Amino acid sequence: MVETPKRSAVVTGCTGQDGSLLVDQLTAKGIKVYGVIRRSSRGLDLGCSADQEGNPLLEVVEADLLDSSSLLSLVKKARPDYFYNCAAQSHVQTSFEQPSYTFQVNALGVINCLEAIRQSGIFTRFLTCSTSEMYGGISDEPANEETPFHPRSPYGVAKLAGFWAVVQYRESYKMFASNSICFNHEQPGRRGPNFVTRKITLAIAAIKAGQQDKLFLGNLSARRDWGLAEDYTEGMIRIMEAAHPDDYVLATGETHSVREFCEIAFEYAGLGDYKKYVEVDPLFFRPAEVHVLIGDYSKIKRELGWEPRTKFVELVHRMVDADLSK
Ligand code: F7E
Repeated sequence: MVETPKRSAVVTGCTGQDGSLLVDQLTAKGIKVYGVIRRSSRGLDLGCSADQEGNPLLEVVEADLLDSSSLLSLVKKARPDYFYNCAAQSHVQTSFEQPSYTFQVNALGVINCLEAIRQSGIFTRFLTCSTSEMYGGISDEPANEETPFHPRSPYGVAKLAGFWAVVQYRESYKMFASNSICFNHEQPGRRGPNFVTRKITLAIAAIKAGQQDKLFLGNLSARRDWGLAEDYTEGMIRIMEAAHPDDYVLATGETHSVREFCEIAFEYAGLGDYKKYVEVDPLFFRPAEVHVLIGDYSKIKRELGWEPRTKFVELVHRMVDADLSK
């Protein structure tokens, strides 16, 4: 006999990188997940996770972050113990082209989730995926929860509004509402193809297969603190299980340039010097660049015992391996 799950979670953005990882990790713990998808004229696409098909603990439901009534109905139906908001317009460069849409989804969308929980009167722990883009890279010191914010993209501005909405609902209504301030995090084989890491590893696979000669990139000097996404979604679960709601930085404490990513990835794939393949195209420069990001994760390590298990070089190797093995 199949046991009825004792706990349940709503996961928005369940077809994306983080949402799909959470579906896998939460259902592996016996938690029933309501995976939220937007209605699409192209039908149901469960996205990046192969494990989700036929997962008896996953129920796919339709709702939209911009339609608060759909979220309220969902919360009333699911009565979830946890609500993970992973849905977002997550591409920073796109946010310069679609600032208004980005703001609606990434800021108003968070408020709509919080309001749905508040109006339902159901005790639900809430977490939204916040971001290091809120810091804007104005200092090369590791950023922690006390570091001032200075967003440099419509994406960062919108995420900052969502961040403060979470803090405000926590303080005003005593809700269990937390932010995971995630630095860049990538899942081998699952990261969206237009983020720089995956763009590089997919190009390497195409070059090796003789389908592509060149890779066009933007700013090679930009530095990021890149970690493994599944480490970060585990961190999110810890934040949700904590005794009190709070905001936590998830990072590795290392920073590396896009150029270093290319050097290591091309060498590891056996293609040698990346300069033979990579060309700079101004198309991929942003109106304002976040030059350097590095995170200080000591608060979550101290309070919740979380640490990243995967550092930069291993991450690059795993991303290359995942795309070469396809
Ligand atoms: O760019 C540079 C680009 O698009 C990383 C999202 O998950 O992390 C991500 O945002 C860096 C930037 O990620 C290309 O200028 C060079 O400096 O992979 P990305 P992102 O903008 O850092 C944060 C934490 C989030 O929250 C976001 O949702 O790489 N770069 N050449 C390029 N970037 C792209 N995409 N494409 C290039 O050709």
